[in-house]
Amino acid sequence: MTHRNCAADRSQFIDVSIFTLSRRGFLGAGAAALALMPGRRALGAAGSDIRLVPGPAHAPLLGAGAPTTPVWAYNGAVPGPEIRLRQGTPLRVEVENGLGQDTTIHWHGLRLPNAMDGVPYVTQEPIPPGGRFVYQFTPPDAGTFFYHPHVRGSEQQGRGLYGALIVEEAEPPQVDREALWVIDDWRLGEDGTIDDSFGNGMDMSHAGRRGNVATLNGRDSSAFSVRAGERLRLRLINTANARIFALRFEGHRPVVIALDGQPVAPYEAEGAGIVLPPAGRADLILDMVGDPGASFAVTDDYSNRNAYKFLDLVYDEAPPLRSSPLDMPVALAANPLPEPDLDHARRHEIVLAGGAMGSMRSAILNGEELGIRELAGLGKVWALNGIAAHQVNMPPLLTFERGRTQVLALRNDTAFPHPMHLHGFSFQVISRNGRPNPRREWLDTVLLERDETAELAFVADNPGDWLFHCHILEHMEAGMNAVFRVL
Ligand SMILES: [Cu+2]
Repeated sequence: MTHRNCAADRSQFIDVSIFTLSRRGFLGAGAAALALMPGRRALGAAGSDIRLVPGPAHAPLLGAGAPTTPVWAYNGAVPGPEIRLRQGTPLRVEVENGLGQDTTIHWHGLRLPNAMDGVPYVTQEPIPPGGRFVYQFTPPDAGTFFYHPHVRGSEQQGRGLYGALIVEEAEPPQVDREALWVIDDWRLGEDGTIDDSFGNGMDMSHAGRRGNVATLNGRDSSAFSVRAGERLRLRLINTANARIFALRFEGHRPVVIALDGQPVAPYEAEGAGIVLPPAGRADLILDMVGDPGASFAVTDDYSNRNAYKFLDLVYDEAPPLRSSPLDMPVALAANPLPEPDLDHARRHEIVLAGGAMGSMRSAILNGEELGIRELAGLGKVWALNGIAAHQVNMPPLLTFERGRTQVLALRNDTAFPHPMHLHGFSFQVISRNGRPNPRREWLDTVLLERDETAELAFVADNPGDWLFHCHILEHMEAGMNAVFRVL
């Protein structure tokens, strides 16, 4: 990526394209061996009545033996407590804001009542410091979801506020072990503390805030212990502000069984590996076909130029659990999503524009057309259909008739990829780049590379004001955000 026109930017001293992102990072030998991951986190907040307190904390991001890092965390841990419940079970979460600023919690990917969606000034008033708010809803879909704030997301999520929300199927596929990989990257300064250049113009107008240290479940990613012959269900969640991961499992053939929490017909991941944009999730079945004592790299090569080893799958010396892989079905039962009726759909074109090296010359902000220089001065450099979001009291960009199928035809007219997220709904990806999409996966966050198009279909069955935004959090804050109203 080029860095021209950014000479004055204070983020210049950290050039993530020069730093090799690695567990060893620039902190040298600080990272010690990691404790092995249990299949399920001991921190799990099983049950359905939960209290979450976001506030300052210290996290051992760099592992044992290295200094802890001051972070913001739910209940003192990064990731926050894993919330786990059965499909169809009511969930009640009381939030007490221990931060020195407003916050909310958004339940990413969940279909829920609009008032529980956690968007300040759209679905609720922000929760002030010391304030409380109770979220209550019943997840209709089983799957892998997560929660995070929706106030000053770049900084609040970037400092560590996120956690997994797992809704279990009534009949999950049979595996030997289930593991959760919450993956993130952090931009740390040379002293190991979080670089505080949140919201700088460089990140906002380019690829967002990418870090220089990758973590797995809040620890410097290094090794993941496995046993020969076992079958794993791996739940992956990308909680990074801006980094797109493409994980490739050397010597293994992961089978994708769900994307963004929604089941897919199981398929083997192709050459590109498992691509996870910010907020993306994938459920994998992984048969451990290596020999006892062997080690295999899991590499993130989304950016060929900056590919790095994310971690090693390290086989223990125990004899194989079985001589050949399990021969059991792995397909998940479908969730109760309403099927789009494409013959009677309303179609909406949505153009993504702006950013560095883009062609956008002006956009409407707060009802006023402004040139790109004025917009940049106000920190708004991205737009959807020519409108840069000003975040508070946004009029709806689109209004949908309740119950009717909507088709969103997206076109990325910018020089950067954008993972576009719709609140409150899962949508079916019916075409990509003008060609029908045979897999027709259900997602809540679709990645559009530069110049790409996609058509998304869903039934607008849930009334309220719902956000549609880029999940590169710096892009969202810099204008790539809109409200869709379902009446
Ligand atoms: Cu974006």
